[in-house]
Amino acid sequence: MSKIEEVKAKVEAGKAKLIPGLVQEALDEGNSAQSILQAMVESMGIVGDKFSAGELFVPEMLMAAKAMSKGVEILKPHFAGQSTSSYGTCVIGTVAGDLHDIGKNLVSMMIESAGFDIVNLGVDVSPAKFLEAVKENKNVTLVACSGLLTTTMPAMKETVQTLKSSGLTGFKVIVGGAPVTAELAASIGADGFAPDAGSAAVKAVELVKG
Ligand code: B1M
Repeated sequence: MSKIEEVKAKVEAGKAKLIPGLVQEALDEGNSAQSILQAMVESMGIVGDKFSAGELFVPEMLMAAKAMSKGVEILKPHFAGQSTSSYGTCVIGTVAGDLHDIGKNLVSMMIESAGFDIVNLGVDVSPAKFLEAVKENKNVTLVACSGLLTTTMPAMKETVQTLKSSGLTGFKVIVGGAPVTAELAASIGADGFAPDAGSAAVKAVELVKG
C-alpha cells in the first residue's frame, strides 16, 4: 500500500492520531500536498456514501472528520503564502444550523493563500453574526458562506439577503458547499459561487477585483 493509500484508509477509519505522521511521510516521499488533500477528500466521500448506506454512523463520520482535520493542519503551510497581493478581509463561516467545517476551512485556507486576511466565524453562524462581523472588521471585501446540508439552504438564503439588504457596501458575497449550485447562488442573490476550494480562491479574487 502506498503512503497516500495509507492516509486515505486511515482517514476513512478515523485514526486521527496516526494521520499527522502519515501525511508527513507521504510529503517526504515526494507526494504533492494537493494529491494528499485529494486522497483525504475522497475518503470523506466514501465515509458519506457508507453513512447513506447505513454502514456507518455519526460517531464514525465525526472521527473521520477529526482525522482529516489533523491532516489538513500538516498540509496548511504547503498552501500558504502563494500571493503577495492584498485583497482585503474575507469573513467566512458555515451558515446557521450547519456544523460541517472541513470544506469551509479548506476554502478559508485557499482564499487566504490568494491574498485575503481571514476572519473565520466557525460553524452555525447566524445571519446577524455575519453582518456584525462585516461591521466590526476593517476593509471587509468578501463574505464567504459555506453550507453542506440541504436543510440549511434556507439559512444560506437568509444570510445573503440579510447582508444584501443591510445597506452596507464594499463587499461581495460568495457561497458554496455540496448542495449549492450556480443557479441556487444566483437565485438567492449571491455575487458568486464556486464548487471547490481552489476555484473559490480564483472566484474570490475575480469578484473583489471587479
Ligand atoms: Co454530515 N452530512 N451530517 N457530518 N457529513 C453530509 C454532508 C451528508 C452528505 C452525508 C450523507 O448523507 N451522505 C449528509 C447531508 C445530506 C443532505 O443534506 N443532502 C450529512 C448529514 C445528513 C449529517 C447529519 C444530519 C447526520 C445526522 O445527525 N443524522 C448531521 C448534521 C449536523 C449539522 O450540521 N447540524 C451531520 C454531522 C456530521 C458530522 C458532525 C459527524 C461530520 C462533520 C464534522 C466536521 O465538519 N467537523 C459530518 C461529515 C464528516 C460528513 C461528510 C461524511 C463529509 C463532509 C466533508 O467534510 N467532506 C458528508 C458526506 C460527503 O461530503 N460526501 C456529510 C469533505 C470536504 C472537503 O468537502 O465539505 O463538500 P465539502 O467541501 C468542498 C465543497 O463542498 C466546496 O469546497 C470544499 C473543498 O473543495 N465548498 C465550498 C464547501 N464550502 C464552500 C464554500 C464556498 C465554495 C466552495 O464558497 C464560500
